Amino acid sequence: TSPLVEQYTADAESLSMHEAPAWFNGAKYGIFVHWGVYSYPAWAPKNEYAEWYDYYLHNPPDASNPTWEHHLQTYGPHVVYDDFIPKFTASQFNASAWVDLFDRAGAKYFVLVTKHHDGFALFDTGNTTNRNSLLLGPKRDLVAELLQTAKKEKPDLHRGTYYSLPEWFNPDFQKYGFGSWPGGLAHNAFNVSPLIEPYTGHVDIGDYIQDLQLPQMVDLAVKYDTEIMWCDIGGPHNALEFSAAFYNHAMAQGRQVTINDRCGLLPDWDTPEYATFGSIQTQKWESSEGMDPFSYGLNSATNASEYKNGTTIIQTLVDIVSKNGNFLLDIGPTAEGTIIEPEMNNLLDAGSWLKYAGGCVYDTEYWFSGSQDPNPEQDTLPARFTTTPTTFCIVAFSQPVGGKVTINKRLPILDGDSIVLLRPQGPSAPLTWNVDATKLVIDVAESEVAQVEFAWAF
Ligand code: FUL
Repeated sequence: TSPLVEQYTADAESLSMHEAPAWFNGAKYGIFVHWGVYSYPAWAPKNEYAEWYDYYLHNPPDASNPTWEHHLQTYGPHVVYDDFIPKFTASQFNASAWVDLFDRAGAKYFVLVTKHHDGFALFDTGNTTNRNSLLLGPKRDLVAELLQTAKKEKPDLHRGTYYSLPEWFNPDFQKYGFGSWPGGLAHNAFNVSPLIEPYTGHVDIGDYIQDLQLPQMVDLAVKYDTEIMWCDIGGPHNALEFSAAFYNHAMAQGRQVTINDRCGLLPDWDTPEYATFGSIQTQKWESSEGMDPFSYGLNSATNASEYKNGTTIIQTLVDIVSKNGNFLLDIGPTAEGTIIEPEMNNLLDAGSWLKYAGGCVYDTEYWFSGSQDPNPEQDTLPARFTTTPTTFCIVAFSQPVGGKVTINKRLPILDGDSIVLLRPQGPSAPLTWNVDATKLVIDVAESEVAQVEFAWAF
């Protein structure tokens, strides 16, 4: 927050003074949670998002639609998406266990999906709609449970909320005719016409933006005290009013909050999806991706071995951090609210590395050079670089062999500096090394490097 600002006003000039807070840059690693009615059918063909089940059920409207085929075989032709609402029970959901896992995973923040494009909210939507988890399904305020538990039990874990600005099948949203985005499609159950699917819980409110979207977002900011508003999709919005309310509420409490680039306004940071940047970006960014290779929501068609493992998580994180990004890694809990084993185990694996090598990740800055990219012809092993005011980190992505690490770059290492390897049992004794204008060579015994997994942080 700029010290020049005492109060934000709902105009672009005032709001453009806002930028990503230092805590967000320092946090580096967050857990994204896609959890909702779609967690019950939990299915998509490869390359599609399982949280889009309701959409793919209707599109494309022909018999070769794999989601429709799967749906017919599993549930028959008369089950519509909203019939899954009572199946989304959250019966095993334990907010303490979740925040404990996030913490042990080494994450410094989380972002919970509070309402996806299916319009089903996991929080109290007041009089804007009854399509929420307090009145339907679990009959619990899931957002309040998670955010309040985090605040109480893990005060250092930052709390975020994903919020879809549009709702595919909300008749009030459809009045806005939002371009070619799927929101314009009819919600007739495919192939079972004339069955018209209900939009369960819908309330006649008037204007979608002013009477539903804006008040819901302001509630997440003010009543639920979110610190990250992770908007999705953009489209029709009143983000000027929202952002001013969000920033002023936080400022009055002496906190700093942040919004992404999908709210429709000048962003604090960009959000590449299932993608990262190949080079340093001076604008802060955050890459999100499921542990599942193709999906944010749980997909029961994915095999346990396909989830991102410790090596992938750590190397992706370090690569992103070395280019000024954060990594928002997504899990897809079950309809009961459990986190499946491969996701849990792999998160904990990565967390064990961050416990001893996190000093090369959290609260670091990217190094200025463009040389963060892998250069297999030059380097004996691919590596990334991060810095703090007192430390320069080299994180190698393959296990050094032959007792030596050679980095063929001019590195900021000076006489008198000490180089250590970060290991589970604590940093190694100072290693011997040699630097000249073109390279650094570190001597490190194979028995030392064999104690480390995933990535070797010097
Ligand atoms: C996208 C959504 O359509 C996906 O389902 C997912 O939520 C991703 C993070 O954002 O735009």
